[in-house]
This record gives sequence, C-alpha cells and structure tokens, in this order.
Amino acid sequence: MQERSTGTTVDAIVDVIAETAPEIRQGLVGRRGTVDEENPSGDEQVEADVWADGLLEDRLSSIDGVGQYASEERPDIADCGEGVAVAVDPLDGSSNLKSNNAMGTIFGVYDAELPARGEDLVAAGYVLYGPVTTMLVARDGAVHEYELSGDERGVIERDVTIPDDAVVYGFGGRVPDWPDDFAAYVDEVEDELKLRYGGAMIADVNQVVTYGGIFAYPALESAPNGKLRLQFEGIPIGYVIETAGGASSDGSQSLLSVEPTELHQRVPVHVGSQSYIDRLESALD
Ligand code: AFP
Repeated sequence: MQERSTGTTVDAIVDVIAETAPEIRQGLVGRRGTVDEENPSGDEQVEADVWADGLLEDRLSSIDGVGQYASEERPDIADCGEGVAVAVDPLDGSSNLKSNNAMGTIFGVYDAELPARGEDLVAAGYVLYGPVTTMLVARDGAVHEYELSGDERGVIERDVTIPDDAVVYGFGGRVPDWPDDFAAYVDEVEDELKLRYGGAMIADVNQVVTYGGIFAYPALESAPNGKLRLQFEGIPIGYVIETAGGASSDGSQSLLSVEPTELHQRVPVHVGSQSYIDRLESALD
C-alpha cells in the first residue's frame, strides 16, 4: 500500500481538530470542576483538561500517518504507529474555565520523534474558544484563520500577517518576580502600548496576531525557565507567529531553535512584532 504523504496526514490532523473543537466547546459544560490530580507540570487539572485530552488522543491517534501523541496533561508519549508526532495542549488557560473566560487548544505536528525541535515542525496552530470559535493554522509558509461552527469551517482570512504598527502587550508572572532587565523593558513598552492580559496564552496571543504588539511569559526570579511548556506552547506558538511575519524568542534565540531535552520542559516565551522582539533581546542581552 502506498505510504501516505505528510501533507495528507497534516490535512487529516487539521480536519480532526477543527471537527472536534465544537464538541470540546460544548463538552465544557458540567466539566468546570477540578479533579484531585496534577499534570506533569504540577498544575491542578480541571475535569475538562482530562476529558479533552482523552478525546483528542482517541481521534488523532487513529489517523493513518500519526505515529506519536503527546499532551501537556499526561507524562508519557503514546505510540500509535508510523508517522508524524502530534503534541497538544488540550485546554490552554483551563484555569479560566471557573471564571468563564477565554481558553484555547494548541497543536504542533512534528516530522520527528518527541521531544523535537521547532525546526522539525510541519504545521502548528490553535483553536480559540472566545465569543466565537476560531482556528489559526500555520503550514507551508502561510497562516490562515477559520471560524468553526458545528461541521462548518469558514475562512475568515488567508495569509494572516501580524501588523507592523504595534498596539497591545501582555506579560505573565508577578511584577515583583520580574528580573530587573525585563522590568526595565516593560517600563518602555507600557508607555507605548495598551495592556491586554487575560491569563490564557492563546487569547492573549490572538490579540497580538490581530493588533500587533508583544506577548511574553518571561523568565522569573523564582522560575528562571518561566512557566510555559516548550513542546506544547512555546514552539507551536513561535511557529505560528514567525509564519505570520512576527518573531519569537526565549530571550536570546528563536523558540524554534531551542534544543529540547525533556518532553515537559519550560521555556521563557516572548512572541510578537519583530521590532519589539529585537528590543527585548537587546534589553536581556
Ligand atoms: P492553565 O492552563 O493552568 O490555565 O495555565 C495557562 C497558562 O499556561 C497560559 O495559557 C497562560 O499564559 C499562563 O499559564 C497564565 O499564567 P498565570 O496564571 O501565572 O498568569
């Protein structure tokens, strides 16, 4: 039997995530409570985290051409045959569920075994559960945005690019815990841009994709690698932002160049308009 091309497998992965997203959104109802478990990063799990992870594993691992499934919510990689590896954050910002605020689902498709580098990505994207459900997909050098409703997937914008004129910023972590060089950079940015921070990376990053600016969850005095996970958050979002004409950084290099050592390792994440990332790297130099 002829081996399936990676492009066809990516088509199937994007289709499955687009079809499953409305079901995830509907299934949040009644799953907002916490379960007495923690994920491999020590975050308290919400019922919906575990449920959405199981649903996505079932659907994605049965795609011909998917060889590995991994997620932020489980310690190990599930082997499911030959092919690409899919890494997901099933419900990014799930602690927002209790306060009924925006959340997302993040995915990365790697043409390599996990943990893998950003340079091994062949596609990445996210679903945003906002007032409406939208999906951004980066592959083949372009980013396209869709609106999802039931089985429908309508194109909103092709070739999404990050505006040069920056308007918004969002920085995670507690201000007293910011290293001095980062705090000094923030002082400049605060004079120039408007604050948009809601506690779910995908919702905050989509502000930057839409209006231009910068989002960061930096290195902290108490957490030198920051909070966000390289494989499930840093690399896929770095890929989307760079494909949309922006830039990403761990403070000194592109997130796509960071060498992965562990599946659940953390990394300082900075993404947005090129000029703000250039200035950030100079400030942290
Ligand atoms: P949860 O998935 O546990 O809600 O964490 C969300 C997140 O990973 C990312 O989406 C946010 O940018 C960041 O953590 C929020 O962290 P703070 O709660 O420290 O602001």
